[in-house]
Amino acid sequence: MPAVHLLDYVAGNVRSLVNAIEKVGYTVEWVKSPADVPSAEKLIIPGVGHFGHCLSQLETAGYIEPIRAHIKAGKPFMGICVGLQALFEGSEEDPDVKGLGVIPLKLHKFDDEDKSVPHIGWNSANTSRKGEVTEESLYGLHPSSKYYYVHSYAARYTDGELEKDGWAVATAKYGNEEFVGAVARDNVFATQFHPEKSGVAGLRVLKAFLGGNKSEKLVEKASTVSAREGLTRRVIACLDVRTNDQGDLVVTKGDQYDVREKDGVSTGGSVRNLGKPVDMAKKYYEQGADEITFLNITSFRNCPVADTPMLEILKRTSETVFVPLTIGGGIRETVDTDGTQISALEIATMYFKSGADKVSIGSDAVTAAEEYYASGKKLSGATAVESISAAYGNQAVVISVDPRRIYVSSPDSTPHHTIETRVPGPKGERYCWYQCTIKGGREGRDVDVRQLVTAVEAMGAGEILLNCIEKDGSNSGFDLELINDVKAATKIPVIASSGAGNPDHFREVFDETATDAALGAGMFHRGEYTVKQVKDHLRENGQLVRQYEE
Ligand code: 1PR
Repeated sequence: MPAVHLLDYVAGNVRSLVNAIEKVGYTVEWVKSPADVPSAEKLIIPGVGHFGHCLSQLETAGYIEPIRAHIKAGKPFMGICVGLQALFEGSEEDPDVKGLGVIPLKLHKFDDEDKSVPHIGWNSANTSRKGEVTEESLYGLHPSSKYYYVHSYAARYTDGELEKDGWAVATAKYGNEEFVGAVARDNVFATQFHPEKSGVAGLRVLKAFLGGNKSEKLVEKASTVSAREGLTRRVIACLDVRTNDQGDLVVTKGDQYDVREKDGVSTGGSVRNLGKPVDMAKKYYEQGADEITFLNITSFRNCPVADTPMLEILKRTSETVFVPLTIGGGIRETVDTDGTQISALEIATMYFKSGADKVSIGSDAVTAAEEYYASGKKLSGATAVESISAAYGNQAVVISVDPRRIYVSSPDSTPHHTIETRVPGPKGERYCWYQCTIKGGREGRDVDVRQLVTAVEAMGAGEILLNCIEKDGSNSGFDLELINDVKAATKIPVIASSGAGNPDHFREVFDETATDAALGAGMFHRGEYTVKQVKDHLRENGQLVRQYEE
């Protein structure tokens, strides 16, 4: 198999990129020092995290000149995500750090007045302009395909500005902002999105670049193209994983967090076994899931951290699933079985190296929020949220919230933020607040959901996975009141979770809240509905969704 050189400087999930490159028929050789660059024929710079971190790493290690020489020599070069940003002159994110300057423009932060930032999800990379039909694809990019983006900074697109210097440009729109999704000129190609996380559409782009197929004939209707522009609604499949009583790792699912079978009289039966994690993740990917989330709900307490079975599950899943993978459960400082202290950052690093794109933090985030308020809203810099987002970027840190309703007769009877609810409490109470819990809902804390999301946003979290204990496994639809309340309190994207029982619940949550994504578990695991049925239903009801491509 022909080889591709990957620059080994990054923190983050390069495993998926390696898997994707292998999937399209190439092998990966690592560039481990600047001296390796001249022997590279095709060079890829994957990028995650901060612009400044990436560029200063390249600078300090002495890569800048060899990369420039590679590009100048006319050899194929591809930048991905921050790898694209590196081609620019600079970024608002780190104004003092210089980019490669191949493109004499700067990157700007998205405006968060009217939308969530980071921009996370599936969007276009469209080469057609003003409704015109594109005749040729650029490195396999199709105007109607969607690609996975995750970033807060972007190159704003101004008609003709890059084209006058010979660049071919594919763009995407986020809110009112049009930005560069991909650029190409001569031997250089770069994508702001992650092709390795963009399903079949992304694999096609990688294959075209590696095969040197810059353009091919395309036939797409202009009307189809413009109607599909913009960020799609994300549908996520979630797999709660734990060891059952026989010691096997299984996908399970609870009702209000109780995962044991009920015999009709009492709970406490065996752990529900709904299938094998790797097979089920692949099945949902093939049904069109936009992301897969694994929640390790027991944290496998009795084995050394490095042997955690979840690492193997991620490695195997990332070989066949080319959409983002999130892993949650046990992301916190831990004492290993031999007594060694392991930081939350080290735990997260193991997961990223095994194929995870994001880690999800539950209990530890609640404790960190308590400390944040106790210290008068001072950031310690030492929490799991802060250390992981500083190293891997905000987008890599999801906060999984497990709230439950506490009913009160009036807003004055609690210091917490209340809402007036359409679902009154057992004594007819018309108000409630949402209490954060830890340890899988077993322990309630004196922190409300608004306090939590405000604190973790300040710490650098990139997304909120918003569960709801009363709704979990109920098949009665999402808690729309909770979702609206949280959306009003935060700028970072929110994933609605708990209660999905049929495709119309997804339509309802997207129509009646501003949630960025919605997650389902039980209805998929029990085989009642497929992810494809949910997406078809959303599309029929006018929502923008990504279509699964064969
Ligand atoms: O606290 O950082 O170790 O993380 C533990 C993680 O495990 C948290 O994300 C917590 O939500 C999750 N968890 C812990 N115990 C349980 C349990 O069920 N006993 N799972 C549990 C919670 C997650 C939900 C579920 C939705 C959708 N389940 O995301 O998937 O409610 O279900 P539905 O569509 O069937 O209604 P830490």
